[in-house]
Amino acid sequence: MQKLPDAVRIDAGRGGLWRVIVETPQAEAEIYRHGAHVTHFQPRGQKPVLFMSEKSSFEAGKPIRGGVPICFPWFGAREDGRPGPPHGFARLLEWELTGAEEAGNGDIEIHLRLVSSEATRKEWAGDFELNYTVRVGAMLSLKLDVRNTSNQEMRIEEALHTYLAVSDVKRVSIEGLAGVTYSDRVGTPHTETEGSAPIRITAETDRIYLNTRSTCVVDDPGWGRRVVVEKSGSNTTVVWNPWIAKSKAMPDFGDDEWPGMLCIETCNVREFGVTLAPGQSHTMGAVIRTE
Ligand code: TA6
Repeated sequence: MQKLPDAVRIDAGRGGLWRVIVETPQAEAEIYRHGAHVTHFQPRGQKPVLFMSEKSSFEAGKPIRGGVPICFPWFGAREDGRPGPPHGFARLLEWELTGAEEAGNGDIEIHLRLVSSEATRKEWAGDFELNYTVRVGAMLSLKLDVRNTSNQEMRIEEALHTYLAVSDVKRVSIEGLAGVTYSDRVGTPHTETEGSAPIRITAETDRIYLNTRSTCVVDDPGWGRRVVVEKSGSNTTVVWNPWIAKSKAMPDFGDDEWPGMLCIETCNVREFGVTLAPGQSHTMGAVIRTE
C-alpha cells in the first residue's frame, strides 16, 4: 500500500487494537481494522457526531458498542435457524486496509476490505468481497460494496448501524419517516404506520422502517444542531434507543448512557434484503453531516 497521507496515522487504539486516525483541518475520525469500525467522527469546532459507549469492548471477537458497526450477512438474530452472532460476523473480523488517500477539498478516503474465508464459510456458505470506503471531511461518507464472488445466487442483509451522539434523546425529534410503515420490535413484533409529526423517543424504541429511501434528520435542540443521515442503495431504516431496562441488560453499555445516543441505521433487512447473482455487486451508502 502506498505511503499514508500526512493527515493519516496508524496506532494502537483501545484494547491495543489497530486503529487509523484521520486528522484534517475539517474533522477528525478513527477507524479500527476490527470490523472496519468507524468509532469517532468530529467536525472541527463541534461535538462528536457518533456515540461511543464508555463500557464498550475493544477485543477480538467482540462487537464495539457505538460508532458505526457493519452488520453483514444478516441483521439481528440469524433467521435460518443456524447459530451465529447477532448482526453477523463482519463487525467481529479484522478487515484489510487497502488504501488511504487525499480525495479532494481536503477530504481523506480510507479503504478497507473483507473477503470470505474458511472461517466465514464455516458460519455462512457464501463467497463474497466487501469493500468499504470511509470519506472524512466536513461530512462523514460511508460506502459499503458487497460483491457475490461465488457461482450461486446470494441473499444478504446489511446495515450501517450508526450510533449518533445526542444531547438528550428525550428532547430530539426525527424527520423523514412520516407515513412510513414500520415493524415495531419492542414486545410482540407488530406493524405500524408512522404519523405525520416528527418522531419523538419516549420509551424503548426499536423499529425497522420499510421501503424508505428517505433522508433522516435528527433535530437536537440541546446541542443546537441537526444531524442529517442521507442514504443511497438502502430501502430500510432502523431507529433504536434501548431506554432504561434494555440499557441495564447490556453489559457493554452504561446504565445511564441511553439519553446520549440514538441509532439511525442505513440498511437492507428482512424482505428488503439484497439478492445478488454470481458476480453481481451492490453498494449501500450513508452521508452523515451536521447543520
Ligand atoms: O438495530 C437495533 C438492534 O437490532 C436492537 O434490537 C439491539 O439489539 C441493537 O440492534 C444492538 O444490537 P447488538 O447486537 O449490537 O447488541
